[in-house]
Amino acid sequence: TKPFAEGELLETVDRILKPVALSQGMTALVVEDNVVARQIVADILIQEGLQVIEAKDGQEGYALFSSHADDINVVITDLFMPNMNGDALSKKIRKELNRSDLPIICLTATPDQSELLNVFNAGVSDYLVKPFAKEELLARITVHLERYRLSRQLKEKINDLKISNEKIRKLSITDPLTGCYNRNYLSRQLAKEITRTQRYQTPISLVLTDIDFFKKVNDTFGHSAGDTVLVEFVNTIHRVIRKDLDWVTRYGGEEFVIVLPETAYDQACQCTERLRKKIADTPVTHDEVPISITASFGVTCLDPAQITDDFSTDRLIDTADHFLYQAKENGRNRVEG
Ligand code: GH3
Ligand code: MG
Ligand code: MG
Ligand code: MG
Ligand code: MG
Repeated sequence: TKPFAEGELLETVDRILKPVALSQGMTALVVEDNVVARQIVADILIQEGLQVIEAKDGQEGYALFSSHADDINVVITDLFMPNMNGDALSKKIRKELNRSDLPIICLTATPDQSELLNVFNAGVSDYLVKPFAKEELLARITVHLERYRLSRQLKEKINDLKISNEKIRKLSITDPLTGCYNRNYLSRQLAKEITRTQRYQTPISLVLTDIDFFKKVNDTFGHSAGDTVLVEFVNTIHRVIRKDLDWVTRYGGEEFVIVLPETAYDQACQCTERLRKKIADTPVTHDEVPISITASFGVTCLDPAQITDDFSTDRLIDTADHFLYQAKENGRNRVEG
């Protein structure tokens, strides 16, 4: 994924701001109890190329809106009607159907101040006093449709940005070769895991592992074989550890940190021993050539009761590194802790 380009955003804004005329493919819901008045509004809109859905009162309007919600671009409603008034209809569309930006235009015969306030409080976008000029109705619809389109397109763009940001965030904590976490994540997440360890008073274990004689793999089979070994090494770790709790970070070239939350020392050693054996027993295949590898492991466990003020996550890793060094010294393909 690429970061969001400034030019692309500006182009989007330009495109959004370009006005569009009322056009075919737009649908209006016309809600009016007076048949003649309803027909007048419907005819005006049909002449402009809009599709019209008609309802005889608020209740019918709400039912029709519910079943055609995705197709309707604008609602034009009378205020006073049997069963349900225009303001109640507007409120329901806004609140119950969560359509905060849909244009709703209210037609009223009596422009009483307090009544108009009610109408706006119910969430209508605009009102028109009957009788009105055809041009005014069309002008108001156009303005509100424009705003609606703008609002929807901006929301869409914001959503794209959210997705794009999330991808960038993931990339920033992922090792591109193996797909496991990178050091960036380790430094952030380990501190959080340790805080949790303290809160719930559970032990946490950390394993540092390094592939044995990895330089020889590169020298013998080539760098791309070495890459395959790294990928398969991580895949094997993932097969052994617990999916929901444990996680792996690439610490260096062929060195990885495995974090085992809620894991006591003995369990951690058992798990690591299983992993050591699995690695040693499973040759990696690259270009149909089997490559046998082994790895060395340093295990350390942190008991929350032992945590002192001068504790640091680096110290935990240093301890594991110390044991890893011992494993190398004692002949490799070993677990020390
Ligand atoms: P030891 O058993 O002591 O760990 O020996 P080693 O050969 O594994 O250790 P050394 O540190 O000498 O070599 C590590 C090698 O890993 C050297 C480096 O070129 C290689 N390496 C590091 N990152 C990558 C990578 O992304 N891909 C490949 N193919 N090789 C890598
Ligand atoms: Mg009426
Ligand atoms: Mg090595
Ligand atoms: Mg080395
Ligand atoms: Mg190394």
